[in-house]
Amino acid sequence: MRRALELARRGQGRVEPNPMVGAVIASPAGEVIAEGWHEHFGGPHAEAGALVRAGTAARGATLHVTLEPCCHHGKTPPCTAAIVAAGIARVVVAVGDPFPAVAGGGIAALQAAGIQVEVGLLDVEARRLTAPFRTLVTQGRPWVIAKWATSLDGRLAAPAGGDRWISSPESLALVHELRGRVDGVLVGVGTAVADDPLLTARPEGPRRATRIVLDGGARLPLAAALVRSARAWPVLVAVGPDADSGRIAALEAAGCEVWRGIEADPHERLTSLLAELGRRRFTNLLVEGGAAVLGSLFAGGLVDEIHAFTAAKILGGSGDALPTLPDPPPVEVEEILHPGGDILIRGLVRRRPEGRP
Ligand code: AOF
Ligand code: ZN
Repeated sequence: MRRALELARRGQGRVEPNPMVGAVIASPAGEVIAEGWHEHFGGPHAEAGALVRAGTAARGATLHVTLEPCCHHGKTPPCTAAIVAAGIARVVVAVGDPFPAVAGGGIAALQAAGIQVEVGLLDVEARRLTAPFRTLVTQGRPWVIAKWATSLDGRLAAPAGGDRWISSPESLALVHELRGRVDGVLVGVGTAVADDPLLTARPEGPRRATRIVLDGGARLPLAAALVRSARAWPVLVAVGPDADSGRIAALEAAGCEVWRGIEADPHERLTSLLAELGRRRFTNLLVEGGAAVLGSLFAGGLVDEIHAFTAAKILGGSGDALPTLPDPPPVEVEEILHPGGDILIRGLVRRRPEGRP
């Protein structure tokens, strides 16, 4: 199962909005017969790939799969039927699939065919692997990754690549890698104006994230790097109900898409924007600041994962800090890295009502 989880990760950035899934078929004695993983959106499922590679050797063997096999006709036929037809004797599943068309039905179908099924091996890891998919399915919004960089005196730096980015080239490369596998990169209009970031992934990754600006008053200048590049790389400007229609028309004429939220309250509008991104099947959203946007997401309990960089520099008073939060959430550290002499803490924000690993 550990190998199957490793295989599944190869699909990161390529399979969304579908889940990353890995599968290993082993003989009753425990020797690996075949491996498979979900390689790209719309492609064969992990189990199907492994079964094809195993051929007749699958008869009587054990299938280890990181997610409950599907039992529905989607873009591919049901995996449960392929597993039964191949003569698999036992299936070990890490975790169930929350997708409504499956949701326990896959396990039930296998059992009804006389296959021995065990559920829960490495379930914590498998749940974490599919956490963005699960958040999208159960909450209808993308998994939110908040990224920020601070100096030793706790001042926020600009989005990666801008003039006020203070971290190492190695840290910068990690941010570009992240941008290249998510569906959206979001900043507030204050950051867009002050730092004029491009927010693209350089080099490009497996996906091209839509660049999103929270801009209640539609004041993003037409001269901004984001607007000037909007025809080459998508930009979504999220405005409020009172935004000037002339400004909206100008942004649209420059190639931006404008999404108009009807809620007057910026917090409510942000929640409604996340629901809109969920309807567009955005699975991962990267938020790069500034302080007000990060604060607003934290206050709304809408941050799932953090990537916090600290650079060994003292800014000495310039720049914002994160705002005061009435109820700051606990952080569960997943890893600590040292890219180019910086400190990078990656972790999960705890106390999620649902969808939290
Ligand atoms: C995958 N890959 O390896 C497994 C999936 O749209 P479809 O037909 O590809 O089906 C997508 C659903 O199938 C997905 O939401 C999940 O519930 C289930 N399992 N999906 O893309 C896989 N095993
Ligand atoms: Zn399937």
